[in-house]
Amino acid sequence: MRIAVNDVTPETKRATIIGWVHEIRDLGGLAFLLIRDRTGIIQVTIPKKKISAEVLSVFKEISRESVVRIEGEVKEIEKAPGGRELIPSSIEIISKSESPLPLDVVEKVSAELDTRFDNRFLDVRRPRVSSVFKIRSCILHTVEDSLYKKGFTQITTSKIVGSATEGGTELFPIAYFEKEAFLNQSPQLYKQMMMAAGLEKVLEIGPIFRAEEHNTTKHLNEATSIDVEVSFADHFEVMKLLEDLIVEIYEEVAVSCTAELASLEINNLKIPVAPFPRLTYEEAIGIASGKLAEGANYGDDISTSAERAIGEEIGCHYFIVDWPTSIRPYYAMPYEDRPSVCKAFDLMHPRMELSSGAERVHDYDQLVHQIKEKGLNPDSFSYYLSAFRYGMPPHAGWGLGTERLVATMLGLQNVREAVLFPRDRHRLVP
Ligand code: AMO
Repeated sequence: MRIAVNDVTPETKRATIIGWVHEIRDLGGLAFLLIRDRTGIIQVTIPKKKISAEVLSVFKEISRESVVRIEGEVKEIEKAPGGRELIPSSIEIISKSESPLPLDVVEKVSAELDTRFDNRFLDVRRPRVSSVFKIRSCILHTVEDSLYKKGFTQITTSKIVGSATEGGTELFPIAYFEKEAFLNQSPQLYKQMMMAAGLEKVLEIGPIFRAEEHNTTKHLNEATSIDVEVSFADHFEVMKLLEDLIVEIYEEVAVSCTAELASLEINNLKIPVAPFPRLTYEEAIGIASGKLAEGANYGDDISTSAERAIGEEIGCHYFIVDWPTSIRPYYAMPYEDRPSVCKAFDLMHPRMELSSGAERVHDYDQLVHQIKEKGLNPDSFSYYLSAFRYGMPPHAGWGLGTERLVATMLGLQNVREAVLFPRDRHRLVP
């Protein structure tokens, strides 16, 4: 019976392990194999003179990263990882790896991102990389768990749609029989329709597709969005929900992912402190224009350089609130007493935007008006608009980018590192 590498202790008398050959060290009379599985690494020691000729001949055939089964006696030894070693009585090569490897799985050698993504299955064998995905899994689990306990219903909406949600330019058209169709940019319209359906609190974790032309370290063409919508809530309530969730996620990762954080050399994960500072858009632009040579103008989107300049100044997670209505989507609710500003917000990490959200327009006539104001045709939104005609509660929500959350938490330079199989302008495989 196979046992996991980490379950082999000095007290285990005999063990059969199956794993990948992490390293081979042949010192002449003595050889070592390091065998790795999901749980860790164990040293297999081969004193050549004391081992059977059969074991020795299999040993000679072994290549790095092959999958092997090894049975043997466990001995306590201080110098080896975990204070134990395995002396093999039999070795079997289950699946031999070709050599040379296209990517070095042993940590020390760093590879170009392209080589890593081309050989992602090998890349993820590196504990440092698999840790990113274990932490990502912990984050998504925490989101589901936390919101489920708060009464949210997790929904899954279609990714094949007939119209844009976030504006037309970033749409991927697809062939859908004889109709024009697109990959959905966001579940925005569907999560709002679920407010009309009476679910009151919904969560969706799913792919969003953006035809971003630019090759940046924070944009993907396919990202995973954590989307939330809440009835009878204003933007302040969902901002509180968001900041509390961010803190809870960090706390959970700090407690549950200690080994993964250690393998990423994060010794002390800094937990953000809620409530996060809140800047108005006007204040944010003021900071950026004071710090940037090119300045920053009221009414412009906040550029990457402005984002950085403001982030440096604030130095922690923060919100930007009170955006000009002109640069937010049609579904954001303007302030009643100053309609040129709306009840929208962005959650920012000092490095980049993590989330956007708003209180929404819930009045049918106002929504039709705002759609037209943006130069869009209400007819292409009729399925969405009809949900506003038969009793739509006031509501608010946000969308949070999973990859940006992971990348900023773990200090990854490129959001692509937080995706198993990133999609960008130049990458469609694997
Ligand atoms: P927005 O377009 O700002 O808002 O997206 C919300 C969050 O999703 C992430 N994100 C991306 N991450 C990587 N690459 C991309 N190309 C990309 N695009 C978006 C970001 C961003 O903050 N419907 C609204 C949300 C709402 O109001 O509920 C929306 O989609 O982290």
